[in-house]
Amino acid sequence: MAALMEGRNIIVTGVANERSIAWGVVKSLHRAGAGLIFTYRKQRSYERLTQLLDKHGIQPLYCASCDATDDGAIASAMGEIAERIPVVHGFVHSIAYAEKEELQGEYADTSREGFLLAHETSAYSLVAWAKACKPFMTEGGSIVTQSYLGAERVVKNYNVMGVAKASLEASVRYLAEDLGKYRIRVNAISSGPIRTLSAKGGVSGFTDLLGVIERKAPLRRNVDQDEVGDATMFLLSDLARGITGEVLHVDSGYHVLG
Ligand code: 1JT
Repeated sequence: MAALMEGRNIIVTGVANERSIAWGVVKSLHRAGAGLIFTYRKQRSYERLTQLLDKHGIQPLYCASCDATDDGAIASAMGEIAERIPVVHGFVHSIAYAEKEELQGEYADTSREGFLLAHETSAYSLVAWAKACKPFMTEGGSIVTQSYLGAERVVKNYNVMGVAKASLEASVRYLAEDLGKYRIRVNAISSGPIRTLSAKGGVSGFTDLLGVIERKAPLRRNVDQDEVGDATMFLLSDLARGITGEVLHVDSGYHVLG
C-alpha cells in the first residue's frame, strides 16, 4: 500500500525544538512519506531544526526564513518555496505569541499593545498564510492550525491568548467557507496542555493544570506532541477529505466535562 502522505508537499511552521507541537507533526508526516518544507523565524530555531532533521534522517525539500507578522516576509518565503516546489498540498500553522505579563493576573488588565500583538501573531498569521498558500494549492489542500480550550472557556491565566485562539478558531470557519470552493480544507486541533518552550516560559500554574487533566480527564492522562502530530496528519490527509471548518479536540476528552 502506498504511504498515506506520499507525493504530498506540506509546509510546516513553528518548529523551535524537539518539544514543539510542530515537531510531533513533522515526525508523523515524515513517517507517512510527505515532502516537508519548513519556515522558521529565529536563526536559533533554524539551527535546532537542521540538527533535528539531521538526527532523524529527514531531508527537507526547503527551509525558508519567515516572520509571520510581516506580509512581505510571507510573500518572499512563499515565492522561494514556489520556485522549487510548484504544488503545495498542506500547511501546518503552529505559531503563537503573547507577552509573558499578559498570561497572568486579570484579563481585564490586558494592554492594547499586548492584545494586538497576541492577535496579530497568533490569529492573523493564519489568514495571511492561507492567502499566500491558496494560489499554490492547485490540487486541493489542507490547512491545520493549533488551538487550546482557553478559546472556548475561561482558563485561569490564559487570558489574551484565549481571546486570540477564539479569533483563530472563528477564522478556521470563515476560511473553510471561502476556500472550500478551491478544494482547500481548513481545520484546527485543540490539544490539551503540553510542556513546550512556549508553555515553559514561566507560565503560572501550568504544572497544576497538567495535574488536573491527569486526575479528571476521561483518559486520566495528559496528551503529547506525537498524539497531536498523528491527529494533525489525519486532518492533512485524504482520510479527512469530508472534514472542514472543524476544531478537533486531542485532550484526553477533558473538554466534555461540565
Ligand atoms: C503561547 C504560550 C500560546 C503558551 C501557550 C500557548 N498556547 C498554549 N499554551 C500553554 C498554556 C499557557 C497558559 C495556560 C495554559 C496553557 C506562551 C506565550 C506564547 C503563546 O494557562 C492556563 C498560560
